[in-house]
Amino acid sequence: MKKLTGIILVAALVGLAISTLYISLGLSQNLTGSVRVKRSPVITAIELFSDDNGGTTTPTNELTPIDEMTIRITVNFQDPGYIYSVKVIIYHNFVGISAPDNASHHVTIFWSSVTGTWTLSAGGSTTWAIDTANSYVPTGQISGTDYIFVVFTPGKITRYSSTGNWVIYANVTDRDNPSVLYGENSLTGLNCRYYLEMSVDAASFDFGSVPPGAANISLYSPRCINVTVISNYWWFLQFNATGWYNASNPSQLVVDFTQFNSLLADDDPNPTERTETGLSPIWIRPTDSIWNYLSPTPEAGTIIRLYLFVTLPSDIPYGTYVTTLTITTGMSQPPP
Ligand SMILES: [Ca+2]
Ligand SMILES: [Ca+2]
Ligand SMILES: [Ca+2]
Repeated sequence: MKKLTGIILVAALVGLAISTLYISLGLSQNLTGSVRVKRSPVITAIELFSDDNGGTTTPTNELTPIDEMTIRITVNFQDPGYIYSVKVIIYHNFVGISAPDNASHHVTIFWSSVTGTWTLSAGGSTTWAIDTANSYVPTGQISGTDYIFVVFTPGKITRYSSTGNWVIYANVTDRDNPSVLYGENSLTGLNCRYYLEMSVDAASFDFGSVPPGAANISLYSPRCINVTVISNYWWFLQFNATGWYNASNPSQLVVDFTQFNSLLADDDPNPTERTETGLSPIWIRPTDSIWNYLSPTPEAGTIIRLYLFVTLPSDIPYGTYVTTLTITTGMSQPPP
C-alpha cells in the first residue's frame, strides 16, 4: 500500500515537471499595427434660400410654409473621402434637436449612400416634402470643398416664429468611418412665416319663419356652419354684421345690431348654458365680435362648428329681412 502511494506521487511529480516545461517554452507572434489618423469632414456653411429646385439666388432667414426652398451645405474634406450619409434636422428650439419628428416643430431629412435615396420624416405630415430630383449629394471622392443641396417644402403648420426660433442642423459622415469621422454644424436664428387657410361650408343661412319677440331661435338651414382653419400660430375668428335689412328694400336698416342684440354666435347648440363649454357665445355686431387666442391647428385644420341664434324685437314688422355676415380669421397673440 505504501509502495503504491509512492508510485502515484512520483507520477504526479513527473506530470508537474512536464507541465512546467511546457509553460516555460511559450509561444509568441508579432503583429504589425497601424492606424490612419484622418481629419473629419468639416461643414463650413449652411445657407437657406427661397429658391426652388436648388437655386441659390435669394438667401433668406425665414422658412416659408408651402413654398419650395433650398438648403446649401458647404462641406470640406481636407483628407480625401466619400460622403456616407447626410442628415438634416430642421427644428424649433422650443422642443430641441432630440424631440420626435412632428409636422409643427421637428423634421428629419436623411440621405444614405447605401440606398442612394432621400427620406423625410415629419411625424406623418402630408405637407412637408423633399424634392428628390433636385436635391444633390456628391458621390465621387471629395478633396477640398464641395456642396450638398437639400430642396424641400416646409409643411403648412411649421410653427410661426418672428423671433428666430428655428434651427437647421446638418451632419455629414465620411465613408471611411461614419460613426466617428463626421462634421456637424447648425444655422440658427431662423424665422417662419405665418400660414393661414380658412374654408366655410355654407354660402348662406336661414332661420326660417319666426314671430316678433322670439329669443335665441336656432338656425333652420343649415343647422350649423363648419368653419375650418389651418393656422401655424395662435389665431382669431371674428364675425361682423350690421343689422337686419328689409329684403324688399335692402338699403332700409330695420334692426341695427349696434342698438339691439339680435344675432348670437356659439360653438355648441345651446346658447344659454349655465357653464359654457368651449367658446363662449358672442353677440354679432359691426365690430369686436371675436373669438381670440385659438390654438395653433393640426395639419388637417381645426373645425369650428358655428351655431347661430336669432332674437327679434317685439315690434319688428312682419316681413323678410336679410343680413350679410362676414367671417374673418387671422393671426392672434398667444393667450395673455
Ligand atoms: Ca421658393
Ligand atoms: Ca353654448
Ligand atoms: Ca360654447
